[in-house]
Amino acid sequence: MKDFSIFLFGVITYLLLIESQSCAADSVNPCCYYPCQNSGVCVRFGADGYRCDCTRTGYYGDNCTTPELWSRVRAMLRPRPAAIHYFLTHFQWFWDFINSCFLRDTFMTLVLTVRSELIPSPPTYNTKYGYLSWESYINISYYTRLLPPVPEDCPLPMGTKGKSVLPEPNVLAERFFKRKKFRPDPQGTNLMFSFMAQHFTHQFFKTNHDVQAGFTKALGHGVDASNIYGDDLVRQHQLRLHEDGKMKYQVVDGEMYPPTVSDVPVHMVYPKGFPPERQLAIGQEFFGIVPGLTMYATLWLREHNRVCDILKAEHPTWDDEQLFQTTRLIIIGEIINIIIEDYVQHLSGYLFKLKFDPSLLFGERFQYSNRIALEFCQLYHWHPLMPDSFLIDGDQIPYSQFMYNTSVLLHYGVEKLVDAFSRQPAGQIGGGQNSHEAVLKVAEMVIRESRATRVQPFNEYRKKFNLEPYASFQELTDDADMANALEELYGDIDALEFYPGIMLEKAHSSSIFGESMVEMGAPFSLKGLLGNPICSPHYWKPSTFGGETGFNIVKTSTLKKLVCLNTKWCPFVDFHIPRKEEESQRKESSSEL
Ligand code: ACD
Repeated sequence: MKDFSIFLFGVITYLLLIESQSCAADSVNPCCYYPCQNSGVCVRFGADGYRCDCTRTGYYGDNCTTPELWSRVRAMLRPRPAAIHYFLTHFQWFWDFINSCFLRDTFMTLVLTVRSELIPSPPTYNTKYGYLSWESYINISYYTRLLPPVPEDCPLPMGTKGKSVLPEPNVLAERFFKRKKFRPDPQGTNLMFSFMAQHFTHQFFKTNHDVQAGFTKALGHGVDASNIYGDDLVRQHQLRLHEDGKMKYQVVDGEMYPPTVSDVPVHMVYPKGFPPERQLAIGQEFFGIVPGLTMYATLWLREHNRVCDILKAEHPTWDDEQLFQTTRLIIIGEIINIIIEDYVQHLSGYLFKLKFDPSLLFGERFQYSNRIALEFCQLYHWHPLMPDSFLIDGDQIPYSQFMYNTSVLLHYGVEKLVDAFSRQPAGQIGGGQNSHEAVLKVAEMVIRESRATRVQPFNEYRKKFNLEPYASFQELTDDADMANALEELYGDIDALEFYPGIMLEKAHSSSIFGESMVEMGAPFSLKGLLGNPICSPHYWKPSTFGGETGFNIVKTSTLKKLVCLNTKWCPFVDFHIPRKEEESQRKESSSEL
């Protein structure tokens, strides 16, 4: 009997051991549940254990859910982002007062610090490393990541929720992104804005498609004007005149344009067999694709050479190199100023007047560095801006005649293009079903990239940016058909992917896009712009820009000056369609309802 008991005990122990081993093998990585809240860091311990590191989150407890006293008070006092947005876009009399007194600086400092604090600096993760590592810090050929990738060993593609197979990207593009009827942006955005967005962002968004996902070709990680001067020294020197700091150019009808590739043999991306004498040589190799980009390239080329003349007049002893380098810093400063005070100002729809003044941050805790994040690159695919065709000087030009057509720029000239692009409405970015067929593939490509890089669910990003996660698809979008179809495809709102989430979210009232785009886009943008070295205390002074003259060029630059100081006549130029046309557009759409 005793022997039998020992045998039975042995069998039971063996079975338990086997069972526990197979459990270990089958157990779900607990970090796949995203258990750590309030930016707590999930670390796996043993087979199925985890701990949340709540250090400096302001919360404690197993999942960093219990607020410390100060966090409790802050959470109680903090207004909801939607309320702040409403406040910033209404009450003109209040903002007229703020904009005209010292409180403008106070507000701007607050905007900059609150937004920048959301971006970790130095950067943290990348697509390979979902934990801190020296490699991910030092290897700048990766985009950084705000949230680590979905762990490889999760049971479902988005963690533990949703379906086992994600919807086909082309199905998502066709059903939710494809334009039914052109929907103009209710904020009055035009094509001048759209091409600026494309021209400006392609200096730091340059995904490297030659290697596995998550890498960038742009090593500057911010505003470095590499779209004008090239990514490396070889290209830069090919594009430079090596005289008075200037860039090479050609003259057509008495006007300055980028040189042709037959004269300056840099690699440009054009369709196979495209003759080099019709390719324009520009810093960014993709900018031959549309005339809106070659137009901006021409404006910045002219501006560079104009500033060189001004510097040369003040510094006749300076050599070509010093004139070039100082002009480049001035150009970078001009870009940042135009982006904050014209571009973001327009995009925000705020009545508060944004201000570019780096000295506002000199008394604050702020790191002068930046690393472009994959999530920022994903969210910035704003192709719904593109119209159905292009109207220039009375000519309706379809995509087939617009793309890779260098002669559009040379035929119409910069003035007519600026005028046309400033008058033509761009599409609304948010809300879905507004991407022209010609750019629909881009949405598919972004979704594929997000899967290859295992981007976490949209709701995890909502939480990361202090927004309430959506409880349902019906809360995400007002369009009931879209909500139901998304629900059917994803199965769970917590499994909705980042890009469809941010693009299909209902727009703020009469706005270009929704809450998440503003709340996630603004921190990446402002940190990136103010984190530029020229904004740091050691750079932000007249001598950096060749003296007061150069410093003033930076401090007073505007979109209008960029155009009108570099053209024979000053066309209508704005990031907003003419107000009169906007009025008639509004009437037209309300009569359709
Ligand atoms: C704020 C300012 C208003 C922000 C409004 C919308 C932000 C949405 C997306 C990003 C917008 C612009 C991007 C501009 C510049 C990018 C610079 C990157 C530099 C590396 O409420 O805070």
